Amino acid sequence: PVRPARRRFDSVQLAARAAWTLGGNDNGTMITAAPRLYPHMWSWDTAFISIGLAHLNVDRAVRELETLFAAQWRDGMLPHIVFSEDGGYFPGPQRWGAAELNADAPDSPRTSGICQPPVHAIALRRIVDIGGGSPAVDRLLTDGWPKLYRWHEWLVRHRDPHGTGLLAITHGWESGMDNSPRWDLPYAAVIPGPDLPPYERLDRRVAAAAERPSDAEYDRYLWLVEQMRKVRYDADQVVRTSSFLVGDVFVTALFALASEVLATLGEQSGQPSWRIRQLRGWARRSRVAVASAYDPATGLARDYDLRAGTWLSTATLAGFAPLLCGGLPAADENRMLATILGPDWAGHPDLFAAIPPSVSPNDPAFRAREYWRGPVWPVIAWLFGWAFEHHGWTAEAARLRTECLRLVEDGTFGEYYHPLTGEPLGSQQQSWTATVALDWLH
Ligand code: 9YW
Repeated sequence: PVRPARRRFDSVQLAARAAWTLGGNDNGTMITAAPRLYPHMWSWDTAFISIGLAHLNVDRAVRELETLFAAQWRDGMLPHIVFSEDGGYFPGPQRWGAAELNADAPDSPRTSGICQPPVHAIALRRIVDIGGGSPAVDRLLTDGWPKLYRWHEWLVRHRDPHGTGLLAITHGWESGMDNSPRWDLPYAAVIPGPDLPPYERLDRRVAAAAERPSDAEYDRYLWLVEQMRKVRYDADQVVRTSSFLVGDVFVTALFALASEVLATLGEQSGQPSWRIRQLRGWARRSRVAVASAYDPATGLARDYDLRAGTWLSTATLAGFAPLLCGGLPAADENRMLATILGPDWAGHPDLFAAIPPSVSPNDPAFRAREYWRGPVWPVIAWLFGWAFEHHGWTAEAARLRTECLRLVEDGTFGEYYHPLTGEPLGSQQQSWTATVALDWLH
């Protein structure tokens, strides 16, 4: 493929553009995920957004997380979307109907009825590192920490159906990687019923159809929402009835890492020791679950389809989940690190920048422009970079940072990028891309 001409901003200009992007996406109540495609607050986006904000104005960073926490369900779930007044997204609050159907959902703000990956404690850690000592950060540690504890407790209580530490998702959206080929098999078993109410997609007014999930995929996404509505979003009934139920190894690894991080933050801020012990216990169990998902045949970790009772061995970037949380024997871990940096992934010779894409370019299923089926997502690279640093793999983390900055220095802050040409795809001025750029620049 031909590489389009790109602009290159120096670091000062790039930081200014990133700050301007975040400011432009601020609607007065929240910083939306993207200006037109996603005019609301997404749970894991907001965790990342607060990190970038911390470099600009730590009070604003704290407020952003507080806005998300204010939408926490009474049972502890952090919802995947907090809706603004803007109507420009489908499915919106009416279609979800969460507040009408479930007494634990807040009436205001309106939210969706599912969740997203638990990366929030990592954001809290980063904010404390950047702005520690400020009164707003102290407030976040005092008032926000217990909310994060309750969120983690909710995941353990409702999303560990076999008690093994492998956390389950009930919708591909909960993985944050909506149409990843990881979910093709479980979605094949989701058969939309004739009573699926009609709907109109709004996403393709903004982003090219070829860069978005297909209609057949969307029917399934909406059908799962219908199934959840039928049980009024009752957390345990959703797990019992949803035709999609998968133990997500990437979410589990993030949970293990975030629980460990939250425990340490709790220790440093005087939280009750029994809660800290509990968090460490959850982290340990989930780390073991991630390590048990490791497949020596491929060298990657697998998801587990809880409905079909089968491992899912589709090779994607999520298979490197053990590198996020640790727990593998050293030989397997070294092999995995070599694989992610090697010619199938970040070291593929045709890549624009040496960053692991969502699917390997050597895989027949690789689709360079199609959302979670091949493009490179800066925010996922940030997660690996942070985890590498945390692990003490400093040189690998530094390399990833340099390569990521090379990808985003065109200043468009694409939602995702063509891994071979560096062309920005999906939405532009995407908040979480601007925010990770800001963090890399500091
Ligand atoms: C959608 C906001 C969200 C991300 C997800 C990503 C996408 C929403 O955008 O989902 O409608 O497709 O897959 O991870 O949080 O940026």
